[in-house]
Amino acid sequence: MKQKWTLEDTKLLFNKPFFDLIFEAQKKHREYFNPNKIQISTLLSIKTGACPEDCKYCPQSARYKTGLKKEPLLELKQILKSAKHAKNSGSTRFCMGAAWKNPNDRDMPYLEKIIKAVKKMGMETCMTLGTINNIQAKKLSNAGLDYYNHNLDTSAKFYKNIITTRTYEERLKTLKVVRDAGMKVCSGGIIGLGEKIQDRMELLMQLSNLPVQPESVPINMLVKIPGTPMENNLDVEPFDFIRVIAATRIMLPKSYIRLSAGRKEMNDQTQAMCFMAGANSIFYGCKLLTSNNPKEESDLKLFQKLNLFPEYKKQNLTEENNFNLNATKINKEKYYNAGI
Ligand code: SAM
Ligand code: DTB
Ligand code: SF4
Repeated sequence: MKQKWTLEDTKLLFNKPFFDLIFEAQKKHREYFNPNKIQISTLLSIKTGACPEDCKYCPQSARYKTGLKKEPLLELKQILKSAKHAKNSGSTRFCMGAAWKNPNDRDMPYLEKIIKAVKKMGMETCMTLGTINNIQAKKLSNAGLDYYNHNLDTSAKFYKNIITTRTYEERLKTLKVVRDAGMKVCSGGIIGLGEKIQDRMELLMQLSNLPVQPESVPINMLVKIPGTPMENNLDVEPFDFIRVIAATRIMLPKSYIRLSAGRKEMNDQTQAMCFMAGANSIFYGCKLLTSNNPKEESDLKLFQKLNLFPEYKKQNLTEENNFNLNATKINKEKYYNAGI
């Protein structure tokens, strides 16, 4: 039976000496995953900006002057072009985000059409569209949506300081709706919002103690966007961030942990320690939703240095090899010799 994490257990975990924590996380990671493989997802913003919500970190909220150009729902042709590029670069999952409080029922048939078309290309699909109801969730699931992303972001207590236009309970309800409709759950949070260490613990307890743990857990480091209320937040100490990754691995041992936003601001060593602590997924491609992500080529160089290989479901070596052929001219011989 899965362990129910209490605050007391979680505090003990977070307060472990750093190397003991990393060692424990590594052991858990190796129980369930190949530590030299990484899952690769690519993001696309299919509807950008003018969001009615007031999330204080977000460049897409209509309340903050971030200079972001708003865009209506993208055309299918454009979405499929991006999905094709993602697939050719070696990504196995295509995640589409919309700056909505919730999808409008009139957009549902189009969303279903997008899902079917991306699935047909042979990629896993993920969407993040805000709050959804039972009927919408069932429609997305029936169209073939594999994952729904909906982050809790932080602890229930601290949440009110970050977002006032919706509640933590609504967020939890959407996670239940997604699960009940048969989709995989992707839910995580952000570090660097000004939260206390205990808020980080409580976020992980919330995620870990869900009736079924999320299959995918994105851990974002705040990207400080000029014009948002969080633009001058203090930097997160990298070792504190790595500690969160390690605790996530221990508390959600079978989940994919995605080292999400903020990688561009991290050096190679910090990212490597995150992978060592149990992160085994990234967003790949030079853009997240609206902000920058490391260039494909620099990620490939990092993978090469760490002998990390993209994960393909059927361990398809041909696809693994293709991963780099399409994307870059790095020293492939050295790369393949190192890992296969
Ligand atoms: N509008 C939908 C929602 O909020 O559920 C989906 C898109 S929203 C941009 C997806 C997630 O991106 C947020 O829940 C948040 O965790 C993350 N995010 C947004 N802005 C960020 C930032 N500046 N730094 C780090 N993560 C961010
Ligand atoms: C998640 O947890 N992080 C991604 C994805 N899920 C949708 C989004 C990060 C957004 C960073 C700010 C931006 O690019 O707009
Ligand atoms: Fe809107 Fe999502 Fe950004 Fe919040 S995080 S402002 S809901 S796009």
